[in-house]
Amino acid sequence: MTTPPPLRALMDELESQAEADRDPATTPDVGVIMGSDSDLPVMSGAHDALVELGFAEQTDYDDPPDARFTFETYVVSAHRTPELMDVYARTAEDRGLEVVIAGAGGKSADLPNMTASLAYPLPVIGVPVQEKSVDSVIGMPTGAPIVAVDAGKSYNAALSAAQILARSHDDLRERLVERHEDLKAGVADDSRRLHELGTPAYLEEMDRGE
Ligand code: AIR
Repeated sequence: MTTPPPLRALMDELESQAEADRDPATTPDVGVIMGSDSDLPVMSGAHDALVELGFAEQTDYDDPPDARFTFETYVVSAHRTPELMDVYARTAEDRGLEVVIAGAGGKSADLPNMTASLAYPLPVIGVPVQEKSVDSVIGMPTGAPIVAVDAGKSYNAALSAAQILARSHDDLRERLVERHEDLKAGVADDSRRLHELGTPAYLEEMDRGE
């Protein structure tokens, strides 16, 4: 079977980036991949969390964003384009990625687990896009590790990716700590407001989208 030119071009681009020997400060730190663009509404949670933490999305390898931490996003199908999955995973470390977030849906959600095996020892965080994808994402044999989040929790996958990077980047560690403190303050605000308004008024406020 021949490789269609657009697929060949994408694979060649990844291979050439792996050989480019770029300054690590200019290459993406986190790779976000998904089995289909139909996964994007779920996988965009990873984008949201990364942007909240100050990451920028890198869309042009020759023109990296100013932000210190960056991520890239691709569609890579384990079953429709296994050759792209292979090249993506095998070049990931040489292209400067520190961690990959991989999401797939359906019952054959094999992109996360196969990417984890091919990219090893690079850590891969699997996101089952649907509940029915959980078993196929996490069901790895002994010696073939994957880290995974619950169905749909791409936002948490991004936080986990940032935690991995934060072990060697203090400023990122600080951002994670600040974010956690904001989260705690938010729960405290909710708690006080629920207590002070009482249940019916609080529910009305929620219905109004406040
Ligand atoms: N998928 C894509 N290639 C291999 C798999 N398992 C998954 C996608 C998506 C689902 O199949 O991750 O969640 C359905 O894809 P589509 O493109 O038909 O919407």
